[in-house]
Amino acid sequence: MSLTRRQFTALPLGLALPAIDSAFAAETPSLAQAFGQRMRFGMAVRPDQIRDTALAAFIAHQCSILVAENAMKPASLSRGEGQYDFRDADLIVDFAAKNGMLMRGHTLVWHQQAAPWMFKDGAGEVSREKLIARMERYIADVVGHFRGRVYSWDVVNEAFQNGEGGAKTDEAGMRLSEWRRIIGPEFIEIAFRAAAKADPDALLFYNDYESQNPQKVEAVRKMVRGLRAKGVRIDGIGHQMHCARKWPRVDDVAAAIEAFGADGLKQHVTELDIGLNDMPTDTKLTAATDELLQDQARRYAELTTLFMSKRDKLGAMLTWGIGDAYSWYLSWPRKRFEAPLLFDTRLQPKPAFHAVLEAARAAT
Ligand code: 9MR
Repeated sequence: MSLTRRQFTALPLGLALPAIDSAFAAETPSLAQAFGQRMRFGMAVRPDQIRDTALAAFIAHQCSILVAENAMKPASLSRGEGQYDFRDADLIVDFAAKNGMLMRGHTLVWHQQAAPWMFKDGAGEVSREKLIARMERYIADVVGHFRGRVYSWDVVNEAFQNGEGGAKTDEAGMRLSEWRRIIGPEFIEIAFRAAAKADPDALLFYNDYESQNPQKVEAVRKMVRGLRAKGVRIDGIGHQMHCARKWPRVDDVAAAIEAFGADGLKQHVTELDIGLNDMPTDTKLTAATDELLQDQARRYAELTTLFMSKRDKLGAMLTWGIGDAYSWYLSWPRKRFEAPLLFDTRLQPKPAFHAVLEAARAAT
């Protein structure tokens, strides 16, 4: 899967972004290669990165699984009832296939980046029946469109929360999203049934953040048991893993992987990043220091070693972005300095990259 030196030097030089072209040296080892096939390594990508020849070569060299950061969400795909724009998504999905990579589909049902038209009917709110029909049609059309090209779908994203920010939940800890509010808790079951029908071969995942939180682990396991008791197929759990240097505790992550594994669920680490700030929402830092970068590297190594040791249960680890210039952490919880990924703003490998590489090599 890794690019040969010839393929790299064959890149048209004029197309490589001058500030970062040295990062594309064939000597940079490939994480995809170091991880192997049992637990794949990948990244969240954007269509513009695939259109850029040099960035595309970098991605193909480092990854054996991809996810679209935004391009496969309803807000990106849906233009109205039965109307879609698949161009950007197809670009990424076809790129993955052409380069022998697996593709994660992210995401079908979420309270953010949904298609706003779905919740409206004329001047008012859509009825329960109509929203169910719209959701079923959307899933049938989208999963059907990518059938055979998408390896796993995040069918439902972030249905539970831990009461942070004073947001309201139902008694099961379920977020009172428009899906939950208008359809009821059955929206999850309906979504998974529709996805299973549209692609019997794709793995169907439930994806969430803070998935190591014991309360959330139990809420999600209960939800999974309920679905399975009704004969609904759910194959796996996605651990987003938006971390910081001092959070979460590795022991909690290990316990969560064990708990979901005991239920026979497949698992992916779907959106890994480790901020330099102490906690994910801290905004104190204004620059990186060597010490912080080393500490971040240690933390990446610790988590990679854990994931590798559990690769009978974990099939993939993806970082949420290709490098520090593209991280969502730069604008959340507000505009701030952060550098949470394995490659810096010029896509040069950071200490964290070398730490992950070594941890992967030590385990394989
Ligand atoms: O990284 C994504 C960012 O570009 C979008 O603006 C944002 C919209 O809410 O979504 C981000 O990705 C999220 C992912 O889809 C689900 N888990 C949390 C991610 C970070 O917010």
